[in-house]
Amino acid sequence: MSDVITETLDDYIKTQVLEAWKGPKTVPEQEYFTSGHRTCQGCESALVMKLMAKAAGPRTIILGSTGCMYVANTTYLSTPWSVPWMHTQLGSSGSAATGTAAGLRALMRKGKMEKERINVIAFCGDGGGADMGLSAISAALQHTEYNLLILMYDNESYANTDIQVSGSSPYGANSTFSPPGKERRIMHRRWKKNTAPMLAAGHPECKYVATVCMSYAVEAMNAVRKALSIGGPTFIHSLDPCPKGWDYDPMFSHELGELAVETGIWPLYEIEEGKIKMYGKSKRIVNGQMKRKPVQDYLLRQGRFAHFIDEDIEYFQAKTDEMWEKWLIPGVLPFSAEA
Ligand SMILES: Cc1ncc(C[n+]2csc(CCOP(=O)(O)OP(=O)(O)O)c2C)c(N)n1
Ligand code: SF4
Ligand SMILES: [Mg+2]
Repeated sequence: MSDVITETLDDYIKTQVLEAWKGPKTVPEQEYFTSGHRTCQGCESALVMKLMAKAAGPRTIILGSTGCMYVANTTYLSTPWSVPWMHTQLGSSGSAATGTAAGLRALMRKGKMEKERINVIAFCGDGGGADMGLSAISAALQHTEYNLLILMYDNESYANTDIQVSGSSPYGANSTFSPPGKERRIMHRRWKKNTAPMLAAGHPECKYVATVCMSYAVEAMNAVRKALSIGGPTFIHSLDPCPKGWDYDPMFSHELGELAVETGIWPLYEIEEGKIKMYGKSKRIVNGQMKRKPVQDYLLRQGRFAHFIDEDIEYFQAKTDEMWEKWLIPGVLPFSAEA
């Protein structure tokens, strides 16, 4: 955990060694994101914050860009964070993470603080990360001399400002910027941006990129622990069901996360040192131990797709099949049965 370093001058650039947890029983009870937040009932992104903080442990600094996980978590004079936390501008998770890691290192080098392995995590939403802050994240992933994790919690819209469409919103979703109308049923016609592999492909020196979903909490926490231990800048992309933006009963958040994975819409994988490795149910699908469920099992559970007719579902299914059959990361990492 939080080793105090005294041996050599270079030790302060080392990471904490956070072993993988073997199962729920080995996960400590201590929380670092506690009561005092005001997210919606069933908000999966709040669970991401809670378990991300748990996985990282006490010697951690967390930076958060604007969005639901900033606004709803830091209402005036109240906060659920019990580790040091700082807000940063909407597109700045990458620069905040690099600046904090660089600042810690400078203070340690100058002897102004004890040499200690401190985790630096910056989180951002899909609007802040996949759209507005992509360049800063890219810059952070090129600075291999700093240890940091950028976690993008993806609720598939600019949720905090009332569910506007983002580059990460799925095809056809109803949002305040893409409401279905009489003349045009599908207003949002772009396919979801493939952020995690795009960042992996473009930053070959980045040692770790992963996709997670908190319906598979131990795996997701272990991804955070690996990202913080491996060294250098790392990136995790989490898919987070959002009852308000996706329009479903909050009690189904966990189940929708599972369905996203089981239908193959959200594949779970790690890209470690350039090699892609599927895990969990996605690995079972690749290995032929499990069949993908039809995408309609996921889509028709959400009000944001309530205007879909058969041809829309067929299109969504065909695009998802294409991803599994032809590519996972186009032109870079061919999708193979070697999971
Ligand atoms: C530069 C800038 N533009 C616009 C806003 C207004 N704004 C605040 S939160 C937000 C939505 C961010 O969406 P996302 O990053 O996906 O996070 P979410 O709200 O979905 O959690 C926007 C547009 C802002 N704070 N800063
Ligand atoms: S709008 Fe969605 S992401 Fe924002 S607090 Fe509510 S459930 Fe969470
Ligand atoms: Mg969002």
